[in-house]
Amino acid sequence: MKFGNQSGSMLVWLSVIIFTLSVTSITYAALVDEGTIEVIYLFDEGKGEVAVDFSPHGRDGEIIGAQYAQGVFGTSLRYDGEDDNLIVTGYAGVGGTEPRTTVFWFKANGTREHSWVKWGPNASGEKYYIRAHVTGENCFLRIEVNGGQNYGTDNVCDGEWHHCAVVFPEGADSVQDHDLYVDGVLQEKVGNDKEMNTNGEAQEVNIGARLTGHAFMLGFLDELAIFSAALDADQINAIREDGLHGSVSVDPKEKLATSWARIKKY
Ligand SMILES: [Ca+2]
Repeated sequence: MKFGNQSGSMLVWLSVIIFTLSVTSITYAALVDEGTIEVIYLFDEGKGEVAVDFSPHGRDGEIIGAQYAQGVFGTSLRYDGEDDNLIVTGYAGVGGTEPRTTVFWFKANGTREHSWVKWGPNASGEKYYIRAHVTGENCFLRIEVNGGQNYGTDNVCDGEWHHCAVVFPEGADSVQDHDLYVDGVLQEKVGNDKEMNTNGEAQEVNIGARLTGHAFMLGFLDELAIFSAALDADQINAIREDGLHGSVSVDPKEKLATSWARIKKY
């Protein structure tokens, strides 16, 4: 049955080709609408005090003290935990109950209430602080709004790189509506609920500074982005696997300049 064997072989190869095309289609379907990109930092500049924003808005950040180090993709920023910060000059974050997603990679140099991304004043329901929730030697991804909070249960302070995503869905109105992902895994929701009306005007986005409480970030930060849309698990995992550079539209001129060094390093 020579003919039959050949047919079988052809079928296997056809299956492989169709499967490959399907995977490719899924990857492209996960791309993020460019109109919802608020800010993208790759931290691949390698020197200087300006974090180049790859969003259409040109919201370059002011690096205060943080130094370049090896990252997950290219280089990252290393925070000393004392006074290092990054200010998104002139940008005060997503307000009201608008949907939003914040993503970043983090590698801790110890357990503390790392201040990751913060905006809004310290007023009930108005503040929007993404920071670490400490329990013993562990710390968890946490969003708090003054009066309410939502945090997960996977430790991100073990000295390894972890991908963090904080998603506020379309139509949501309170802090427990957030979906938190660590390394692509949806977290349990711990904490007390609180209605939100984020103030997106009063406080420039700070990345690292303690602001009204907690502690300065201590460790490494890479690939940070804020979107004015709720990304789903597939989109978050595409960003985690392929990098912001590989999964989100950014300035093609800058892409060419940085693509050679963008090999995942964890
Ligand atoms: Ca980088």
